[in-house]
Amino acid sequence: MRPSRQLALMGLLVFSLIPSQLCQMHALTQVNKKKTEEKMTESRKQTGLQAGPRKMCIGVNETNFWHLEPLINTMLNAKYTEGFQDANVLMTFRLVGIKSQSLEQQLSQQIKEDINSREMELTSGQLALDILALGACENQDREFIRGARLVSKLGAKFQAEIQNMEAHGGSPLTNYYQLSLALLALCLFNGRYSITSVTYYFTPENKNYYFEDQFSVDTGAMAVLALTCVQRNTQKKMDANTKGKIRGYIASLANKIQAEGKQGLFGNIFSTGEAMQALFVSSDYYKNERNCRETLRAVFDNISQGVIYLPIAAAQILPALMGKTYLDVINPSCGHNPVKFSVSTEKPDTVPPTTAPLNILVKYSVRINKTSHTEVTVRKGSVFLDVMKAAQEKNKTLFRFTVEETSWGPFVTSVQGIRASSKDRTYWKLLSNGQPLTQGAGSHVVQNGDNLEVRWSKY
Ligand code: B12
Ligand SMILES: *[C@@H]1O[C@H](CO)[C@@H](O)[C@H](O)[C@H]1NC(C)=O
Ligand SMILES: *[C@@H]1O[C@H](CO)[C@@H](O)[C@H](O)[C@H]1NC(C)=O
Ligand SMILES: *[C@@H]1O[C@H](CO)[C@@H](O)[C@H](O)[C@H]1NC(C)=O
Ligand SMILES: *[C@@H]1O[C@H](CO)[C@@H](O)[C@H](O)[C@H]1NC(C)=O
Repeated sequence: MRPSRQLALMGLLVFSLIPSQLCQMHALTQVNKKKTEEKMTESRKQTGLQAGPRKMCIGVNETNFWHLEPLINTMLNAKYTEGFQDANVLMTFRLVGIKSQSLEQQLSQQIKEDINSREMELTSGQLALDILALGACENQDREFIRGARLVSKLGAKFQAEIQNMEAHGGSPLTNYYQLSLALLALCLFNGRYSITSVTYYFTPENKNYYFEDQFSVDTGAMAVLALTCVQRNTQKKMDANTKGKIRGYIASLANKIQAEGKQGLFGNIFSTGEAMQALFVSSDYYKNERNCRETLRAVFDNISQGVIYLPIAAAQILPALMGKTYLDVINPSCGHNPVKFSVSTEKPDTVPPTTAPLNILVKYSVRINKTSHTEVTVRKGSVFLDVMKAAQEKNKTLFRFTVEETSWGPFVTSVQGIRASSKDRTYWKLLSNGQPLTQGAGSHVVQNGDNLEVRWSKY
């Protein structure tokens, strides 16, 4: 599709959601086209939008925008007391132009306080997200980034990850999702990173893109975004050979992401938003209208099932649905087209209490080298964590466990006193009926008769 056509479509968006990139969703008549082109020139003036060469797929228009409202409401109505989800949410608010001054101020304040109080302990990815959020869409927080010299501190954390890989058989301190976030933030905010390290460590064959031989779509997507930024960065001198290599990495990772596509989703619903962003910048996939529609149908379907109720999950999927990528945080037009939204004041449909609180019976086991089994009774609607607690009550020796609060909720850190360690690439994997869960212990709702398991695993 030619750019003029893309832009013409935007004139149709009568509500104030004017995404920066579009792919065609439906045919326009010639008459329409002419009219909308005129309107378009107006809105282009207002928004400073450039007719760039990038083409994206975007599904939201005035008729289907309502699909996104649950996500926006999830983010607006959450209590951000714990401070874990702040950066992801703030970045998305700014990137897609959701204006809520008080919340924006609260989140930005909390992030700054967090940085001031525990800057040394922040992981590379956490600091990177903080910088992306504070620096998103030209605003006063950029002064804080400069004042606290956050970008050069991030450079040091990125360097420490690489040194750890050199010293410990290629394993970073954290993971490649975080290394990619760090590289992305360094690239966008003019930090220092070594191109030689990038070409050495980001080869698509690197084991860190995989967890237990399974390609991690989230990780690959974040790497594609970071590498795309590196490739486009004109300030870095790169020889043709290096440029070609990086182009090759991006293409190969994009292929791996596409290979994980099923019924419109990539990986699962929680990785699909970032996968879409990666495909926007690296492939022609969404230039095909059918692919666009297939993804949107699956995502809207999942949204309507209420699957995306954690603010961080909403924050990670929303930018792509509005045609944005994390690369846009430094775009001059970033956040210029505020979204009009209606916050739902109605209470969400509370499920009518079933006559009596029903109990359900589930099996639970802890598998290390040998397996310890039990059966517990919990309330209907209980989550995996409730089952773990009930089992712990029955036998502390076998079923005691610890969790750590994170942006995705409680992360199981130890069971039977055995602690997961990123150094040894070990973790406690959660399964139900033999299948790994796609949600955490605090989110996954269990059903009567389920066979639940925590399994000592290596990734
Ligand atoms: C790396 C990673 C892991 C690593 C973490 C250890 C490490 N070395 O870093 C490993 C492989 C151990 C892991 C495990 C799991 N993960 Co994971 N993980 C990720 C990934 C790719 C990046 C996380 C990250 O570094 N974020 C950036 C930093 C800055 O944020 P952070 O909050 O400090 O990150 C920490 C937490 O995210 C935590 N963490 C990682 N995964 C999970 C999952 C849950 C449910 C919780 C509560 C915490 C948590 O570990 C991170 C590092 O310390 C994300 C992808 C994404 N989109 O976020 C998936 C992701 C968060 N994981 C997910 C899942 C489902 C799991 C598991 C439940 C899988 C399973 N069946 O067992 C387990 C957790 C089980 C448990 N013990 O509680 C889902 C969560 C979806 C949801 N709605 O809850 C995601 C979004 C992937 C996906 N698309 O499905 N994961
Ligand atoms: C909005 O987009 C959908 C596809 O996602 C399309 O079917 C519909 O016709 C569009 N509506 C308008 C008014 O453009
Ligand atoms: C999410 O979408 C996928 C693909 O369409 C579908 O298979 C899955 O059942 C959906 N999940 C929920 C909970 O709606
Ligand atoms: C499991 O068994 C192996 C070999 O018998 C042993 O080396 C390892 O320490 C055991 N792991 C745990 C967590 O007990
Ligand atoms: C817990 O399990 C262990 C091992 O099976 C057993 O020896 C112990 O008696 C159990 N404790 C309780 C309180 O049931």
